[in-house]
Amino acid sequence: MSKIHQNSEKTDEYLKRYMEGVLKRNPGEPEFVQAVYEVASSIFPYIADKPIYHELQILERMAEPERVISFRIPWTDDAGNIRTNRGWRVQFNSAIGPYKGGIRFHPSVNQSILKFLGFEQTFKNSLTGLPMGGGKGGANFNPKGKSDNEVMRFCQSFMTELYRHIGADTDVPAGDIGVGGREIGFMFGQYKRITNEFVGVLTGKGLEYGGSKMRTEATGYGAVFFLRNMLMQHKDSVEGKRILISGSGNVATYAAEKCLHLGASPITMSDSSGFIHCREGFTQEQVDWIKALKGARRGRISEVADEFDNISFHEGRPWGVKADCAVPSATQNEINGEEAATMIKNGVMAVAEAANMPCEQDAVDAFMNAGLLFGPAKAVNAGGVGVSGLEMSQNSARIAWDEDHLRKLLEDMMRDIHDSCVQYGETEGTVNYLKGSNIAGFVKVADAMLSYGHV
Ligand code: NDP
Ligand code: 2IT
Repeated sequence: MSKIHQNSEKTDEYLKRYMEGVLKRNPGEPEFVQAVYEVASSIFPYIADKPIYHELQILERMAEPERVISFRIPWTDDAGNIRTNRGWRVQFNSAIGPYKGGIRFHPSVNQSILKFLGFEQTFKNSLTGLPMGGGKGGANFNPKGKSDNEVMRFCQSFMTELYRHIGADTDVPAGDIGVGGREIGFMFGQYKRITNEFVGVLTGKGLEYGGSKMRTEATGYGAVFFLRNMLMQHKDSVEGKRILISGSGNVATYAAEKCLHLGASPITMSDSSGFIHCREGFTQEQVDWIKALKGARRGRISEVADEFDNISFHEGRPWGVKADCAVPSATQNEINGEEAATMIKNGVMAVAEAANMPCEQDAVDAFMNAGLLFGPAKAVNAGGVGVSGLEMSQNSARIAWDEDHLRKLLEDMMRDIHDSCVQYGETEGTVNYLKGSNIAGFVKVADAMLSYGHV
């Protein structure tokens, strides 16, 4: 048996034993275990000849959050009923900077989902090159159908507990699903009121009170920059490509807009009730209409098809529509193995994960085996937290950079992240972005942890 073969068998055995331990320690947390596997399967081969990481149990420590805080959120609805939700902040890893990551309000939120998101965030934040650790928070609160006043009371109650755990140099939350400008405003107002401090403790703030230009656009724009960079690396271009997008929130709408800027055609969008399809691609006017519908009006995606004759509404997910590329931008596990097989059969050549972990493991395997360009979330959607990091810098210096400067910083950051993936993931004339992003994200965090000793 060759030495290389023996080594890879040993690595597989280590990975298997490691994952058995992760599974045992995290019962009932499938999303978290899935996220750890995705990273560990790249890292074990990389550290096979680097015993220091094994000896110092770096991967074991990385898969354990530094702290998980869970708390009660009582609030009163408009009818005067007292309601109770559960909130969390998962402070995952502070090796390279204060915990940083979004807050999600969605009825599906639980500890497993927030641990997967906090774990992923640690590597993503490392990839940005900025000094940010990983964290995530949220609540099992359903904002759908709630009045502005109900959302305000909920956000205030959430912050009344959260404020004691966060801080501009400790932990800096931001938005995620169900948390946008409105919610950040309510939470920042409550933080400021309780602490009597005006500091950059949240990002994604309004421009009037310390927010950064380009933060709203950053995740969607950054994702399409990354897709363009992957195609350019492989002697192709995004121009003229038909793009499947899922979701119709912050990330999806700005991804669609950047597709238009770069000459590509976004042909689908979705929400939890179904998807819309426009054969010739949405126009900017239609994208603006969707932003207003899903933003301020908080409507349903089917209303777009009532408004525009060339757009149709369908139940289910958009992955059966023929296209060249896909930018899933809604939620985790929204593409399964069967849907991935259909996409491959339909000729999809590149998938850029703008949502966090939108592909089930079977789908990832199918894309990788088919040799598609597969951009993993921690690289593709890092522009959002990247500009959040720049918001922190501006807040600390008490300055505000202009839009052109921030657009350039975002574009440069996405290029640098792409280059890091190439550095660690290039093999035989192509790039394994999954491996590249995992290793590039891992190295900095792991080496910082090594410096600290056994903590
Ligand atoms: P929004 O709340 O603005 O939009 C979410 C969109 O996804 C909505 O269209 C929503 O539909 C849909 N959606 C949410 N949950 C589900 C579900 N279970 N099934 C089907 N559709 C669903 O969130 P964002 O755009 O901010 O976030 C989208 C994704 O991008 C998430 O994975 C998030 O973690 C990730 N992300 C966000 C960043 C940011 O800066 N905002 C940064 C990096 C990643 P409906 O209206 O029906 O609920
Ligand atoms: O998943 C993510 O990267 C976010 N929701 C953004 C986090 C942030 O701190 O801007």
